[in-house]
Amino acid sequence: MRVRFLHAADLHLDSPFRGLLDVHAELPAVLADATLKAFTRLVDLALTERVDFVALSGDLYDRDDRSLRARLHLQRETQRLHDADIRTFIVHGNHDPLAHDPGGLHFAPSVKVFSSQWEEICVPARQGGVSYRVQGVSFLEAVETKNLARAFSRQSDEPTIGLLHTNVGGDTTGHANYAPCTLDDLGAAQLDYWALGHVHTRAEYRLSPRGMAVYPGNLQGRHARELGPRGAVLVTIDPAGQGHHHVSTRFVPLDCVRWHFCDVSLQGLTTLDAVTETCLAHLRDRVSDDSEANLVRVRCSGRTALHGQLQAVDAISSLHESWQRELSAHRIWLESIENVTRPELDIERIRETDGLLQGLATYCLHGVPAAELDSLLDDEVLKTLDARLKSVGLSSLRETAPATAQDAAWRAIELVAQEDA
Ligand SMILES: [Mn+2]
Repeated sequence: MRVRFLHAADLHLDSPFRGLLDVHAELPAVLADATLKAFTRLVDLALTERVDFVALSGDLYDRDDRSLRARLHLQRETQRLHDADIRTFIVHGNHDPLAHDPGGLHFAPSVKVFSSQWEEICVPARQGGVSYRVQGVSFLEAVETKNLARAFSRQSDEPTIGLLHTNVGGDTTGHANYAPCTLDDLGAAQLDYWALGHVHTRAEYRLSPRGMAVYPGNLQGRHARELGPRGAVLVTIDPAGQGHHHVSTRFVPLDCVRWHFCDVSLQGLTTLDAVTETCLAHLRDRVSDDSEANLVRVRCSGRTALHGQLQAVDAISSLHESWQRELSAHRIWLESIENVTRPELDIERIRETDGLLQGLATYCLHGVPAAELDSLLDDEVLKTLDARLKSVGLSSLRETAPATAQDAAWRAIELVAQEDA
């Protein structure tokens, strides 16, 4: 028998948005409701897809006190699932461990919250017998260091799903190493589908000898590092004979506010009007129709004769204000504008000059290894150059890692060219 469900994690309901200081008047209300609305969209989808259940894999709440607003919203929305005969399975993670539950709210009877002891729920089929099995375990405290995956194992032939908040592979770049486990641990349990939570970026793993493990990513991006569409995974498990099952997944975006990063090259642009036109065109392309707001971090890069003007104290904030006037109508809000443009240089002309600049220009244009700097420039010249770099807070070319040495050399040319101008 086919089993279909929605898998979401890291809802962080009622979580504040970070990094938005200068915003339009209507935006705060949109942001305050974003995590809650995304969850409402998840429930709407569960109802239209008529799934069997919804799996929520931890960090449903964001704050230590779980926020009553968030808890009431979860209660209301899971009641809608219950009324439509759709079950909810929940495990808690490091942001909402069981020990932080203030209690006092009752959820619909078909909402199952797993305790901190591993457990399996057998869901009966209408025609008798077991339809599918769901296993899960919650964090009791925020700091969970045990390998909880080892408690899971297939008990029978029916489709079996495991809910776990965990850091698979112990990757600690950006995520705390809670309930660490390996892909081998997950594979060894021989489940059909691991509904994971904790890592906010979507990821899918095929397991050996069977099954798959999925991080759906968080339901709603909350800052400029949680980019792009966010949502849940719609999972279908079909019988494939001899106790095996075929699992298929489809990601469905459900966020109502979306974060974007936009790198706009201003290379060769000579007027501020052209800069505005170029940037606004890039930004309008970013509108996503299913988002109530698009929040964009802009980076202006490239070599332009306008570099000096853009460096002026209030230049970027003035552009920010001016562009925002145009963009609000398109449901786009600028989070920030970063200016990493560089001054325009006539490198061919510089190459025709003598000495220092010529050597550096050759170095930059042809990517000569840093070790060969000495053959390119004599000791006296390098010493003079190092002194100039040091005076503006840059380190010596020879002390710079090869990857950044070329960039340092460009800066050196700019410096010397400026001084010579
Ligand atoms: Mn977490």
